[in-house]
Amino acid sequence: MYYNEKIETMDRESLRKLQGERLANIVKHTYENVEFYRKRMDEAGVKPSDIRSIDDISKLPFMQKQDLRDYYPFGTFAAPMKDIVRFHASSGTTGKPIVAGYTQKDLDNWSEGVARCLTAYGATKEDIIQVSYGYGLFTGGLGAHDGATRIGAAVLPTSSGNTSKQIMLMKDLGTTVLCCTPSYALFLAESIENDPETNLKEDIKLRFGVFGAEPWTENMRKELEAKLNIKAYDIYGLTEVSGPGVGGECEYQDGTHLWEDLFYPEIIDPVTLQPVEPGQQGELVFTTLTKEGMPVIRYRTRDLTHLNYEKCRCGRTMVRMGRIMGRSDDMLIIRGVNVFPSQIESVILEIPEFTGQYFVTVDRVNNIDTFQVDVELRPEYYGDDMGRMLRLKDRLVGRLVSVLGIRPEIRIVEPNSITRSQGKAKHVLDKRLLNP
Ligand code: DLL
Repeated sequence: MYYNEKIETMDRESLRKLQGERLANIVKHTYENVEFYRKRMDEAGVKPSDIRSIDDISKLPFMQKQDLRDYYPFGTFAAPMKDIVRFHASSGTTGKPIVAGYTQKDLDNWSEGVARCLTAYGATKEDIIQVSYGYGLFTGGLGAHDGATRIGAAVLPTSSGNTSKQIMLMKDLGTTVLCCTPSYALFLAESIENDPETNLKEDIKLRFGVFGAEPWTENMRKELEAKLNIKAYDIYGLTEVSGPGVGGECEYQDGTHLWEDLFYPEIIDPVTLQPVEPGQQGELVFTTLTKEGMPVIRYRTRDLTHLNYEKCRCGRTMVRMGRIMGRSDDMLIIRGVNVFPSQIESVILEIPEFTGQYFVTVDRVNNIDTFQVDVELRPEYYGDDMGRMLRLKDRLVGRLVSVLGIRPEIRIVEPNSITRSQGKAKHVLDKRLLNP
């Protein structure tokens, strides 16, 4: 099922023409109205009249998070305040957040993006959609909410947290679709499993989950599908570009379709800033093609992934993005080896005795990096059998060494001792950053 068949299955030649027209418009508009863009384009020696087709995008300069910080709060806005109807903000770890402003048309396009995703997963107006992403400055809650409203489904806006109430409402109202981060979905699944009053098969009517806002792996998908007896779909997005629903999977779960009529993606080598060979992994860059409030042009997301332009079996022509391996900022360099938390997650989930909860601590002692991974055993396996614990530890270390090329110290910790997240999970503490 499509939400907007004409666009989602548009032939690529017509799509490129549409992208070129929209790019020319946005470049002209921002050049004429936003000092930031005018300055950057003048420095790069590009004029709006140089942008005639989508291929001309390579003439334009890149921008990054620091630019949005430098021009905080409104310096990159391209619409007057009378036309801005909503703000969101992404939580910067330090300092000022990134503030995004939306016009009514921006909100309409955003909810259409989410509606396209929900429809691709198979949602209809018959569904009851529980939105357990946080409501507020975070785009997850209201973004998923507006998309669900747009398709006429019944929204249950639980926001994040209060897990026992989430489960009670899920049972009593018969929620069919759950929207939350994959790490919170794992926590909900565990909580349902441990709740003596809830029988998953009899009491829970969930059909599928809409999971995103943080990197997750194929093994996490398998875990969530098995534990919640659902299909687990990916949804991708970021505040700077709009919010959730920049793209989503279809029923084939073979890549995340990006809504290219609204957001133009490129993959570049983060060092040379040149485009990578087709299909190669690199940094994802977006240009918003219709945004009025806070457009971005060649915005470097720091997300590492690859793109596949082959037509999908679902009939959509829109490009498919591979899983986000992580953000370049999340990459740990431990004793000279690059490590992504998602690689660790994937290995832990291969071993059924572990819960899938983990926490990585990196430090530097006597000028040598230390690398510790805490993992939890499922309660039924936790106990006095030291032999089993050692065998499990060895198995995990062996797999991690072969995947990462580096040996971590493993600590098997008590069930439920690793803090569960209600939104985006925090899996890493790099103490080297505290005492550089
Ligand atoms: O996380 C928007 C969102 C909300 C997406 C709900 C999906 C669902 P930000 O807080 O600005 O916005 O964070 C954006 O989160 O650059 C990625 O690094 C990461 N991210 C988002 N979706 C995914 C995903 C929202 N499906 C940042 N897979 C992005 C992996 C994701 N990483």
